[in-house]
Amino acid sequence: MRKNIVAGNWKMNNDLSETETLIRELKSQNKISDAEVMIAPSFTNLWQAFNSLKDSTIEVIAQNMHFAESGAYTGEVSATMIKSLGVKTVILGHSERRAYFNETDELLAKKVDAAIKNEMRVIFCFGEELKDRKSGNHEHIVENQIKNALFHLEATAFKNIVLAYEPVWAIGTGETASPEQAQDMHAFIRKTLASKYSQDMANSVSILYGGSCKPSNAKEIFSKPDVDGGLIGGAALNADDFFAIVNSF
Ligand code: 3PY
Repeated sequence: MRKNIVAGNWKMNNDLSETETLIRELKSQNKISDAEVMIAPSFTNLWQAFNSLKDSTIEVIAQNMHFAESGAYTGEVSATMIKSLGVKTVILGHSERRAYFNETDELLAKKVDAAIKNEMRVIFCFGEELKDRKSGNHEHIVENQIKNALFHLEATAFKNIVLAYEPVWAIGTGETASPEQAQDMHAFIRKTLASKYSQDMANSVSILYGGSCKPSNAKEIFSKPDVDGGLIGGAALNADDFFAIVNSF
């Protein structure tokens, strides 16, 4: 059975004291759903967050990493560095990384390989732009993003991969895919996995929706059969809103 997951992507928000405050507020929330809960603070706050949440069921995860183990890559952070903190999951391929830091499918394939080699779990993000949706090319774009970055992997590697469909036109815009649009794309993604691997394997992979997911729309989106949770942006910065989403299953 695949897992329901709600992961909060804090992006470049919250300094150390704001991180401590938000974590205190998160710890006082009541989780009534079966969802796995994760938060992704910035690198500078990972250690503090990890230690503050050691005895909780909230997992602390990273927002990005480099593909190399170490070396002359000023400003970058490797899988081994992240793992040495105790952090075991990383978000890769977020549309903001693709758009502002020129991350290509080829680069992301290397990052995915580095994460798998280090036995880390990956939340792999992808999604089409508005022009692709308008031209009806959205399935083709998403299929290629998945094929180019992931289809060199053995089926067994997918036990450590969570997919996150994030239509770019719904990121930070207030626009959300309708529950039907999310379901149609998630079913297409599962079909794409099944055609390369197997239906059993495709059924075992959690596929999250991301893009302006909030307490008012989470329940309806999560009720769709191929939607296994969400990667949450802005609403993850408020403990009440985030847990309202966590409890939307
Ligand atoms: C958003 O919802 O804005 C996100 O980018 C989630 O990752």
